Amino acid sequence: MSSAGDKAAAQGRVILPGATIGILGGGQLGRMMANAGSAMGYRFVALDPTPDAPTGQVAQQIVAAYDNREAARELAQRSDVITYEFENVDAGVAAMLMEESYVPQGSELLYTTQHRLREKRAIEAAGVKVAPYAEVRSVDELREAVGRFGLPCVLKTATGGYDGKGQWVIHSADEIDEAFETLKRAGVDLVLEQFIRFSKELSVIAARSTQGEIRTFPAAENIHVDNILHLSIVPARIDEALQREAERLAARIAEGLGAVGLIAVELFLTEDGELLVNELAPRPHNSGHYTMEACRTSQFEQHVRAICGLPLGDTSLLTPVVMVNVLGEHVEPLLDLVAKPDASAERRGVAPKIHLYGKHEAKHKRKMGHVNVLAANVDEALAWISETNIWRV
Ligand code: AIR
Repeated sequence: MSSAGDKAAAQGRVILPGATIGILGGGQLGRMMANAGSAMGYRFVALDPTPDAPTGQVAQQIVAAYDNREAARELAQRSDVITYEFENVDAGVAAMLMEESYVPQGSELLYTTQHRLREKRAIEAAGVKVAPYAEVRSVDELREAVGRFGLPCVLKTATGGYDGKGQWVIHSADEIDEAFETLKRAGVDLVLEQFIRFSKELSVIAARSTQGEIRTFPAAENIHVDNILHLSIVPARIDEALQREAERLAARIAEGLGAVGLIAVELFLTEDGELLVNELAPRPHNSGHYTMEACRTSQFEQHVRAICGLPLGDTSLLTPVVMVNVLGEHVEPLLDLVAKPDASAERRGVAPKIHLYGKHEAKHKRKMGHVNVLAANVDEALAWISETNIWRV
């Protein structure tokens, strides 16, 4: 590329249906992206080490490790545009793909969101609040920060943690040394966060296209069990002004961070009614699965539109919905349920839409699918979920 201007023009390229979209990663997010994009006429090829991966069942697949440069080069050659469906993309592979292919999302947002401290600083620079935090380089710094925030507080690794891994909730000063020693590994940075007493956890998915257009989806109210998302309830049970405010903050982050494609923004609504960002994910998000049947445009279609430079779709909510995750332990009872007429769904007038990801191993706590329960109101959907007896919590 000869000049910054050329680069900007190339970034705004319009990729029409018929073209091939390459996906780094072949899990459920890639699968649902490929299903949405295939319906529009795009072709998909995914790179994933697991043979017959969820995305490989609905698209072409290159079976190789994520950091295999030769395989990444093949992905580049077979694709007109490249995206990713998880954020721990190897920096070397990202740089190589940027060089050899068209990656409209770039690598900067990945670099930012791969590290909690960088992410928090970027959110603040966009003018949005996060929970009080401190960088922790030594036990002494940890002790000092705990003194400042008070107990409890949460020590987290800056990189590599997910679904509650890489975290320690410190309840008493006696735990400080052990928490530090357990989480501190060579080269891993640590961050201490004040423990937020939230009244709700929310998330908003924003999309920003290569043309700079931004749209947000309706805010979801999320309920986690054992640090794993269990339910997304939409509309969120908060007043409309707060819903709008959460959506506005997500749009501001998408703009401020120069995102392309989807960016998921997880928020806490504090007991004082304040919205604080918890974390970001630069990709489709579990809490956005409800959009598949409940919105005019799904998050997956929106992502394809955004990276291909098409106008973004209308994100209006068509119906109240509750998304419930199907983990390994829920698969068998769910299959029993779907095989029979569902009197409870009939009586309540709810329509449970089943999504299973085609994973071979139904491990305990592994995300195997989800159900979008469409209903006249979220209470009916929640009542159906508890009546099934599948998700006893
Ligand atoms: N994923 C990526 N980041 C967060 C999530 N949930 C999805 C991606 C990835 C898959 O989870 O689609 O490929 C991996 O799932 P598993 O069960 O094989 O670990």
